[in-house]
Amino acid sequence: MAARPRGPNILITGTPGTGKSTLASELAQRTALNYVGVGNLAKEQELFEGWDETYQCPILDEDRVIDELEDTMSEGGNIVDYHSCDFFPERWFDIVFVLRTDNKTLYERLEKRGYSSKKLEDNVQCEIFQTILDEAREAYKSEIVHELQSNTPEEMEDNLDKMALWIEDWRASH
Ligand code: DAT
Repeated sequence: MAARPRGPNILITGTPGTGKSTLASELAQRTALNYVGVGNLAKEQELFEGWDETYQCPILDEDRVIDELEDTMSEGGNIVDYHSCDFFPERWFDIVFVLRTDNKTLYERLEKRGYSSKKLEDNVQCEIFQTILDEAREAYKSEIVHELQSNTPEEMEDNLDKMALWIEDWRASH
């Protein structure tokens, strides 16, 4: 396994609205790891390669995202948040968490965000078909991919506790 002077690299993925950024930023605060929101990074650095007419949003330039993050990731100690996961180099991550949310709860969260009806329905379908979970299982070793329910504040707290414990264990054994 690659040396990570600053700690483990953790990927938090899942359908939009499942709670990735809330969980990842809180976990980063609690554990003093570095939060990397790929969506925000792409906006700040304009890492896009065109415009998606269907969803009316910019298309991520995945190669430039990888180039931009390579040095940071090789040092370790990062919590990466993105709604897709198979374009990152597999070697970057020590553990992958896939957040899952019930359809009705997810629908309500995305409605509050003001998503168009197509974007809303496509995202809820993506969750129903467990698209991101399958993507993660194909892209990473199955033993490092963990599915976590993210419907309630209690589940969020429970997930934070589990992840913080895993990080402590990782630090103790490296
Ligand atoms: P994402 O980053 O996956 O798009 P988010 O962190 O922005 O999702 O969360 C979407 C909304 O849902 C936000 O208002 C916070 C809320 N939320 C997230 N996880 C939750 C949970 N486990 N229980 C209750 N609300 C949650």
